[in-house]
Amino acid sequence: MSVLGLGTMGRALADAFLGAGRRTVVWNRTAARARALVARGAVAPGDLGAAVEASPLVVVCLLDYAAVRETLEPVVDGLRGRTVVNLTNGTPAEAAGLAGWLRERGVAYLDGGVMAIPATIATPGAFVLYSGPVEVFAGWRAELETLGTAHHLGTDPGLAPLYDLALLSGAQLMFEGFYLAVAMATAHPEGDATGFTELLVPWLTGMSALLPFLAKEVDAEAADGTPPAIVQDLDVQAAGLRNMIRAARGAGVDPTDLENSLARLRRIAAGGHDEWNAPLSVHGFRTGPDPARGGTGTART
Ligand code: FVH
Repeated sequence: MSVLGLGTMGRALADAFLGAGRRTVVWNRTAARARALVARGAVAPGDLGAAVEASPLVVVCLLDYAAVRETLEPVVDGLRGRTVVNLTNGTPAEAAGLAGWLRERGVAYLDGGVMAIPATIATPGAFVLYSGPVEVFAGWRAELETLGTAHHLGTDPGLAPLYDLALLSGAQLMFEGFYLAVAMATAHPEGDATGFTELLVPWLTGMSALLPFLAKEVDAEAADGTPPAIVQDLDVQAAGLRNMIRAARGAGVDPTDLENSLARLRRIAAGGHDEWNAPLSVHGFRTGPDPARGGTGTART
């Protein structure tokens, strides 16, 4: 295969292909970045067109979609009949735009989201999300498994970047939650981040075990309106949040994120509910009609 883009991630991808004994052709805008890979057996023709035409599978990992388009435009004729797998981070709309542009030019396309860091590529913990035509994924699956467990999510090229960014959003807010909690705990003269985190980790681990059950309730409610079994009094939740906000303020910590949570609970209560459940919280994050419910979901909150 050919790998276009030898930044930190691109080099890890090319290295994984080489490590698996696969013939690997590499190209990077700054050619010097190919040196170590060439020493390991990669072929670096230097010329972008030659790199593209050297392999039926072209893996792209650049800074952003603008760089991808800028790179592929001059050589797109040479891509006809080949497959592009784009592992550059971007939005679903960008993926759809690139997929359409390549499809019109006879190029098969898979979009991908790498759920790993360069050091963990090709290790058991690495996984990569793909979306695009199922037969294209099936045809290249063995090669793609070299990088990490390959998950095909669906035919819409925008699905992999959507899940990728949703997973990153979950992690982002988890880390924000960690920083907020540590700021509160360490506001006390006897509080320390390490000791606090020894309590936080088992607490969050236990809480995270609930997530699959909550997810099932979200799906069941969406499928046929099945009422959730895991419920909690909204007043109790709101009282707890108010205490968290007061404690954060008292500790000199910005409570804005907690206030946003309380505002969502209040909107749920204003919709006529006196009990919390997971589907209501999911609806509470939506800013418009719920696409999973034929555009009628917000009316259900
Ligand atoms: N690194 C990570 O942990 C994350 C893990 C999840 C996925 N991301 C995404 O992967 C894309 C590349 O990330 P990266 O870490 O390899 O980034 P850099 O090391 O900064 O390398 C950037 C490469 O892009 C090339 N490049 C930039 N602009 C252009 C352009 N206009 N034309 C052609 N190439 C361009 C750059 O080339 P050069 O500067 O060496 O000449 C690098 O090859 C990214 O989407 C992450 O979000 C990584």
